[in-house]
Amino acid sequence: MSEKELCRSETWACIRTGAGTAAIGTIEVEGPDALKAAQRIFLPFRQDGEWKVGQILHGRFLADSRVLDEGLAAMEAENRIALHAHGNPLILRQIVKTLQNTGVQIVGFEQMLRRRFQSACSDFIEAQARLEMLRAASFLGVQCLHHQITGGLTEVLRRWMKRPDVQSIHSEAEAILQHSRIARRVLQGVRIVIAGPPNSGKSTLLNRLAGQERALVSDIPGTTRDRVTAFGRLGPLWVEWVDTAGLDEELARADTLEQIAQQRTRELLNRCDLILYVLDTAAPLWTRQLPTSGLIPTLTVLNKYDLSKIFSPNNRNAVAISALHGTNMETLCERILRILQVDTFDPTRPAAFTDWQIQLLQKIVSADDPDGIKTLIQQLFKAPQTV
Ligand SMILES: Nc1nc2c(ncn2[C@@H]2O[C@H](COP(=O)(O)OP(=O)(O)OP(=O)(O)O)[C@@H](O)[C@H]2O)c(=O)[nH]1
Ligand SMILES: [Mg+2]
Repeated sequence: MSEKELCRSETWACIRTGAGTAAIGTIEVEGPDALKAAQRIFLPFRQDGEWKVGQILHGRFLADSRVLDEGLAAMEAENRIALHAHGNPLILRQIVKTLQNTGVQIVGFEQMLRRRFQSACSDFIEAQARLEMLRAASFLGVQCLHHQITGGLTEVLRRWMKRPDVQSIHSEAEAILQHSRIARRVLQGVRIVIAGPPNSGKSTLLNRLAGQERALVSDIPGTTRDRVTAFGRLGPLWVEWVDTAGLDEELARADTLEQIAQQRTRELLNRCDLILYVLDTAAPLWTRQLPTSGLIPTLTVLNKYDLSKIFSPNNRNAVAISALHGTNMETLCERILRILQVDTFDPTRPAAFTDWQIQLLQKIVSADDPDGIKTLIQQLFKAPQTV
């Protein structure tokens, strides 16, 4: 194909469907030469088949006159065509490669959507919310994003633009930032680390919470050396559960592999949303402080309640359970959601849901003059060059 015949590079294509094998795989071509590109690769069976918006054509995908597959081409908009082939990744990749040879730029589907949303949405907040909806880790998160477009953040910012009362903006922005911390949990999921002395039942608890035998359990202290991770749902939340090596002061000082394991546990204690501090109620009580910054919320879990009932099953600072028998697990789960403040999360309240929005809101909180605040609000509505 000569240079002149090539499609302009603002014409993009992406695989719109998932990466694995499926009944159907869809490739999207969008841009000024979408039709030209599609016609190079797709030959309708009917010679009178017309390429027009709303029309679906049945035909063959071709590469160098070789038939790749049979499928459908649908013109979704003037400059957008969806090509539906069979969902074999090999076929899809070959179609994409052939499109690339016509000058079309191949992009990821998120990049494609970002461009579409930025031109179709009324502002950047809406464009970002629509994109984040694809990634939200919970349905509550999807609702939260939806509300930021239909009211929520957008509405508040418009009101601030009209009436830039610095003091009330500051206090409202602070409240939004606070709420956004919880929104983040709902949108992205949380990491919960299970820590405590050796043999207290941490791995048994991980297996119980994850609903599968992920970690090795034994009555030999020090069974878990390296972290074990399991993913699952807790109420509306997506959770990464992490089981760790039992904390041991001596091992932490030893010059062995164990020391590395101890170090990794300590690092994890500062890189999570919640720590479950698991103690064995039947063993002499562990009184050491957890080696944390103190900034991460911690819930003490008194395990092996079936062996020793000296504690009330649900006191203010701890929950008594039996990980082995699954006793009192509901209370434990409720307490986790309460501590993470997810149980009362209101998705209709204004929330910032990207780092960019959070940074700008923080600047608003420390900005003193109304004009400066207005400029920051305008930035929230407009796409930065780099995003
Ligand atoms: N009776 C009783 N035994 C339990 C309970 N939870 C765990 N165990 C037992 O306690 C022992 C240690 O359990 P693990 O889950 O391996 O303990 P761990 O804290 O992961 O231990 P390390 O990996 O060595 O730090 C095993 O024999 C478990 O069956 C419980 O709720 N009740
Ligand atoms: Mg273990």
